[in-house]
Amino acid sequence: MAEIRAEPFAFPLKKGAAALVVIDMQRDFAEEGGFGASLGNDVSRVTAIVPDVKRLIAGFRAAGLPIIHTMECHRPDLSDLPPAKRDRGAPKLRIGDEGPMGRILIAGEPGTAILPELAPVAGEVVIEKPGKGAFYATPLGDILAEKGIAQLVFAGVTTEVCVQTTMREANDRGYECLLVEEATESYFPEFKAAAIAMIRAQGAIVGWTAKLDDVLEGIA
Ligand code: C5J
Repeated sequence: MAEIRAEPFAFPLKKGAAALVVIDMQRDFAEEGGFGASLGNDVSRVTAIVPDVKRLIAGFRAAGLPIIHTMECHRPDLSDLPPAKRDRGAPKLRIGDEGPMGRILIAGEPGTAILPELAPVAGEVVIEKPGKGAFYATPLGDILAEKGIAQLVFAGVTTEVCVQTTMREANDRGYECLLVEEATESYFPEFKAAAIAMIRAQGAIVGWTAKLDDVLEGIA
């Protein structure tokens, strides 16, 4: 068994049972005119991690390990969008509204797509999820079980919302979870720092965190 240098202690990598989960690296969170920007956020924080996410994906592809991409999005008829989610906050554009990149966070719209630099390739799983967590109302659990996956390495945005929610869901389902620090981001640096601290607190209560170079070395 290989080990990845990590916090709060080395991650016990089981290479044949590990997969990468890239959370919501979508235009709607990374580009002007999208959902993230409509909430008043500085989306340049998200675009800044694209090269590191790309290196991580390339490392998993080179190692022949599975990659799962998620997209936060809803059906065009909004039947999977509870009013409690749609009406929260005060964005300029709400989910389902027409924006400069098409309808906000609606499946199939240009703005909902994964950033072209990080686009999935043939054979990689893409999960469309209506919630913050990637297990809720999706086939993710069944797909991972079918592939014999027991460990999940996480990247994507935002650290304290969809990434952390999915890690907590995965942890409760028995997966060992590792978050790659440079490959995740928040619109709020203090929230990213707090989420990382929470995840690895109390002897990895939710999971581990590690530096990108250490993960790439571990999986090579
Ligand atoms: C948010 C996400 N923050 N992908 N979505 O609304 O974290």
